Amino acid sequence: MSSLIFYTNPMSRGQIARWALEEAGAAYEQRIVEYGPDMKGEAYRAVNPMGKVPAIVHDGRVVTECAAICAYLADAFPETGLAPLPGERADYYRWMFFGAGPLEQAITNRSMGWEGPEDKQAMLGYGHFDLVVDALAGWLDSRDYICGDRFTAADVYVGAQVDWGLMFGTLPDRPAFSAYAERLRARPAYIRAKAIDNELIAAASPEGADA
Ligand SMILES: N[C@@H](CCC(=O)N[C@@H](CS)C(=O)NCC(=O)O)C(=O)O
Repeated sequence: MSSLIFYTNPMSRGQIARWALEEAGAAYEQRIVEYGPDMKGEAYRAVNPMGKVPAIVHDGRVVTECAAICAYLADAFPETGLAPLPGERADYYRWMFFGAGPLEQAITNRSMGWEGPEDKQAMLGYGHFDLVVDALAGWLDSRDYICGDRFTAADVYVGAQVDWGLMFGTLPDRPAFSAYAERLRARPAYIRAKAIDNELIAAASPEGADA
C-alpha cells in the first residue's frame, strides 16, 4: 500500500507543499514538526538533514524543497493534470526554477535588507530585485497561468510566492500579480489548504488554546 507522510509546520513554507498535496488530491499523513529542537533533532534530520520543513516521504522516498515537492507530486499523481504537457515543459521548467532561484533569493535578500552591490550584479544569479519582478510580471501580463491558459504545479510554487509577496508586501502590487493571485486564491485546493493551516495556527496560539 502506498504511503505519503507530510512533515510540516503550519507557519512555514509547508503551506506551499500542503497546497500542492491538496491540488494532487493525495491522501497524506501529517506530522507537525515544531521549530527548535524537534526540527533540529536527530529524528527529523534523518528525514531532512537541513532540519527544515516541509518534507514528504512517499513510499519511503524523501522529497524536500518546495519546488521539488510540487514537481514531484505533479508526476506522482498524473491524473490531476498538474504536470506539464510536452508543449508546456519549456515554460514549466523555466519558471519553476526561476521561482526556486532568482525569485526566492531576490525576495528574501531584499526582505532581510540586503541588496547586491551595483558592480556585482553581473555575478548575482538574479541580478537585481527589479529585474526579477519585471521579468515575472512581464510573463504574467499576457497569461492567466505560468504555462498559458492551464493551471499546473508551477503555479502552486510560483503562485505561492506571488501570493505571499503581495500579502506581506515583499513584492510590489503589479496588476499582473494581483490578477494572478486572485485566480489562485479562488481554487478549492488553495482554500482547503489554507483552512487546514489556519486552523492549526489558531489551535497553537495562546488564544486558540484557551478557546
Ligand atoms: N528551500 C526550502 C526552504 C525551507 C525553509 O527554509 N523552511 C523554513 C520554514 S519556512 C524552516 O524550516 N526553518 C526552520 C529552521 O531553519 O530552523 C524549501 O523550499 O522548502
